[in-house]
Amino acid sequence: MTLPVLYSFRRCPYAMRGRLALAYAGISVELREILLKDKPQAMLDISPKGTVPVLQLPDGQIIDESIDVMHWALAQNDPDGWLLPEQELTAELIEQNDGPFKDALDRYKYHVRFPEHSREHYRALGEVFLQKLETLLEDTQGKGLLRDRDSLADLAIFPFIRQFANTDNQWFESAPYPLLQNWLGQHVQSELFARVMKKYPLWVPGQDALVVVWQ
Ligand SMILES: N[C@@H](CCC(=O)N[C@@H](CS)C(=O)NCC(=O)O)C(=O)O
Repeated sequence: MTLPVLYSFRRCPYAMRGRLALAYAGISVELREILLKDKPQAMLDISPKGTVPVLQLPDGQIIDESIDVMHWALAQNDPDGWLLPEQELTAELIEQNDGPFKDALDRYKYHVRFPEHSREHYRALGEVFLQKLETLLEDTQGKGLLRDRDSLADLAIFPFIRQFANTDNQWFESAPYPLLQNWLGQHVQSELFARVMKKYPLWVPGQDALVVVWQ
């Protein structure tokens, strides 16, 4: 049987959300772990924009936006109902994450490259989104961003909050976001996250396929 091919980079939060959805949906893939500084030509041939994740389906279709990978996976199988009727709300939240929050995260993390403002300034920009998530979690007693359980938004967003937290963990742990800290901890310690964070060797073109069944 031909499997979808997934080009991925283990530490990339966009690739993480794609892998989370694929693993959750039980979709095995041929994994091609790449280096961003040395992208394989086979990947650039099918997706010239050169970002991961890229999913190549057996019928030749290319899905090269992480959210689309998630939607495709959930359309195959969504055992716990991650897809909510509130699709607009979900999309809006993910857009805020991928837009202004990701910008702030990059500036906070790599503040040396953005000397116009201080690290604390960039962190405060990111905190606007942290506060928003904390407020959303208050409505569900911390159980989920949009429902009192996981949904697409939680899984699409937590890899980015993890990165923000890891930029200065001591600060994050003492910041006034108790529900968010707990929510992040649950996701990072989940068995699903452990499954998608396993380390695999880099893909070498021409070598035998590395099949990942996410167990
Ligand atoms: N909008 C894209 C963004 C993906 C993205 O930017 N991934 C980063 C890695 S985390 C990347 O591949 N960057 C290209 C590079 O660094 O050359 C998506 O959601 O899939």
